[in-house]
Amino acid sequence: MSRLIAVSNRVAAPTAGKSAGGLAVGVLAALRERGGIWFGWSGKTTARDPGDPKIKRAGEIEFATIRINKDDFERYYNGFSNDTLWPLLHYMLGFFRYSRAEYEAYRRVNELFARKLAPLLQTGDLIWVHDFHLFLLGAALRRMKVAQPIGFFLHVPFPSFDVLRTLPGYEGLLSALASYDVVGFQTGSDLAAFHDCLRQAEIGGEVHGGGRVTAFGRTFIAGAFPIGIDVDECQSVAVGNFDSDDIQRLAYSLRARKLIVGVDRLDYSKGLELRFRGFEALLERYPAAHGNVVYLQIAPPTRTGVRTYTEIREELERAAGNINGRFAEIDWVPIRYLNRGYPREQLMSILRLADVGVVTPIRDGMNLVAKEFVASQNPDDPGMPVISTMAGAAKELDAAVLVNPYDRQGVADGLQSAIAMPVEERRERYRTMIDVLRRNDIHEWCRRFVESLQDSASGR
Ligand code: GDG
Repeated sequence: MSRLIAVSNRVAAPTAGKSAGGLAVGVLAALRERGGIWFGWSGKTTARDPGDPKIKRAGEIEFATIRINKDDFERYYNGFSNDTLWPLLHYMLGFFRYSRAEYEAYRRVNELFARKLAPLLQTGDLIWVHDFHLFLLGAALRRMKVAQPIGFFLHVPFPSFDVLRTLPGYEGLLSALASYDVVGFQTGSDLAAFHDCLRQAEIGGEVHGGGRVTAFGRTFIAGAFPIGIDVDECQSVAVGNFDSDDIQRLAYSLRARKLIVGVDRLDYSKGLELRFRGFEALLERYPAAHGNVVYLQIAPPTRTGVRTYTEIREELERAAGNINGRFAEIDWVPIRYLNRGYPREQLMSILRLADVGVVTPIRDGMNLVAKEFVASQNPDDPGMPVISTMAGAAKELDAAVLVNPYDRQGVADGLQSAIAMPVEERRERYRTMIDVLRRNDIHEWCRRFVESLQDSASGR
């Protein structure tokens, strides 16, 4: 069996006693099955030459990590990746910034990855590159005469052509994607947006049957591969930790109140301020919610080096203070806003305890929390997710309550209908959703992508 070489900005080596989240679960499972390497940034920068990758072996898997030049890192990561590509790919042009120097650093880091990875490769390897930090890696590897199949999976949305062309040199990004053998997106709409970009007169690409496309002189596969979760892992972690002191303390603190839970990285794409305002509208429109509903929002800070992320943190603190100031009573505070991360075990049990899971991003490639919320529920008395139509997850989980995150009253009504939903209806919707999650779990996602990559090799 061919070795799998997974490449991502960060490498998630498993830590003893901790369970891995989302992507790491799937990639680790695929790597364990076939053996291979997980290659990426070590989390450290250096002022000198980054040297050779540091390699740690755990069973069949090698974790190979490199340092990145300190000046390049700031421009590559905080700059081009997070201040240019992230808002562009999430259709949030109000946050979009562009600097040529940052793009150059991004290109250099992609080339550094290629230079350090190439010597580790063997004939017959399958290379799987993850996400928008590494758009240019495939092209850089091809320039180094790497001939093995290379796939790319985009975890975030792919924008329409009119948004994409905001990026100076967007053609370079599309031509870099044409260096891969398989390009995967989260949903059919992302794939359709990509097709549409290729068909533009200035690009001159073509879309054939069977997932094949031609552009920039190469024919390759472009497909939708919606990412799943490990349903059993999620369930057993949620159940296993449910009787812990922390979760019982939380349950006790609620008394008989309904619990609405949100779990999101503190990111403007997650629509947290709009969500707080939607919850405020619930309190305005449904007086019965006063004293009877608690909204717990967990929002671990990320990308603290990016200015817009400091701003959104301040805005949220203001909004939470404002709403609590307006509605709290001596024995009830409506919003519990926790600005830090929690161990996965605790998180999954908190989701299980909740009556409603609120997942209302402005844009999201998929959103694994929506799926984890469903998987962690008690099938006899399941909580109900309220999901934004702008999240990839809404396409598969259409049995959830779906809302438009910009519609303050609509979010409030969605929350209310989830709170008040009879148990029979919740069970029925849960059964529909859990079936979807089981049919397309994280293992199936890995299997489908790797199979496409393998097929692309035999078709060449
Ligand atoms: C990108 C795309 C796509 C969150 N807080 C804590 C914590 N988490 C875990 C969640 C979940 C993961 O992090 C977040 O995944 P999401 O999918 O919700 O969002 P992104 O981080 O933006 O991920 C997204 C995903 O890639 C996969 O393709 O779905 O659209 O944007 O697993 O549970 N985990 C722990 N503590 C926390 O406080 N341990």
